[in-house]
Amino acid sequence: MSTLEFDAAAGRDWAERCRRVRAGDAAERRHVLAAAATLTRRRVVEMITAAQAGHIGGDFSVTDLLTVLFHGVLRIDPARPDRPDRDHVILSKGHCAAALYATLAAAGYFPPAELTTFMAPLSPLNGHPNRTKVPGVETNTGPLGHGLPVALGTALGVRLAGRDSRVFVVLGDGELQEGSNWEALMSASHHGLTNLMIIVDRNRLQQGARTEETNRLDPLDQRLAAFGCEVRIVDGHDHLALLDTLTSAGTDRPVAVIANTVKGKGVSFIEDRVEWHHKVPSAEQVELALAELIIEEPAGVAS
Ligand SMILES: Cc1ncc(C[n+]2csc(CCOP(=O)(O)OP(=O)(O)O)c2C)c(N)n1
Ligand SMILES: [Mg+2]
Repeated sequence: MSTLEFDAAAGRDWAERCRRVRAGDAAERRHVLAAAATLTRRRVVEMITAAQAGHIGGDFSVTDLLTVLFHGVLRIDPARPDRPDRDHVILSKGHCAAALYATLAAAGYFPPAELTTFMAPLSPLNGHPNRTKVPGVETNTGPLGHGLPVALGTALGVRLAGRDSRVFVVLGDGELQEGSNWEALMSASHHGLTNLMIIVDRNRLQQGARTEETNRLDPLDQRLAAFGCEVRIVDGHDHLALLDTLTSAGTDRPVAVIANTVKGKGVSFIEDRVEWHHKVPSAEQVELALAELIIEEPAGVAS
């Protein structure tokens, strides 16, 4: 089994993209983030095709969220993933490991070339993320309903340790049907965890059906507010709106962001289709998908 280590070249490129997101005007920010998200989606297509397995729909719905988190929100150091003063991010919907791995590799946590081993025998890049194998993964996820309870414990621990790190947890919307989330929400507001941000990837699909047909979540904003959260609603594919929503100061309670997304976002024939939860594209569909995932170079913005 290979050990994944920091990739200095990728880390430098990532730091430069972060600088441009921080210092650039709106057009430059938009361009840098769009290019990074498209690269992630292209890599996800290649990883899933090579592995002949994966969860492309959920990977694509969460890609923009992860891209914005890792380029403009998190205080992290990919060269030192265990730094005690880092922000913590937990992808609770661990079935979308491919999107997380592609995002981590683009930040230099490990060489992007390793992505080709996704789900191969003995690869550390398992179908669900493992914190002992992949730098940047904070906790093992896959069984739904565990990420938020772990994030709650992490946020409490961070506060007890007197650190100012923040904890971000990304949940699937179908995942919210697990009661453990609601217990954790009650506890998070009871403890006034202002260092905790819960982000729901609200794509309205789960495995095999729509969320609202399976076990209704709406009115989700009112439910999250009733459990003690400050609720924010955002277009989960609008990079600049996400930047704003995820970096705005909070009040005296945990923040819950409902990120409205489209499962399969970015490839027309995959968007909002239940079967693409874990369908694998054929060779012809890979060509079609990659033809839609083009990194544009707008006039007047250097790449
Ligand atoms: C406890 C548990 N039950 C069932 C599964 C199988 N499973 C994997 S993904 C998924 C659907 C998740 O839907 P959602 O949270 O909405 O994720 P997304 O739409 O973003 O893929 C299910 C049921 C699981 N991983 N864990
Ligand atoms: Mg969903």
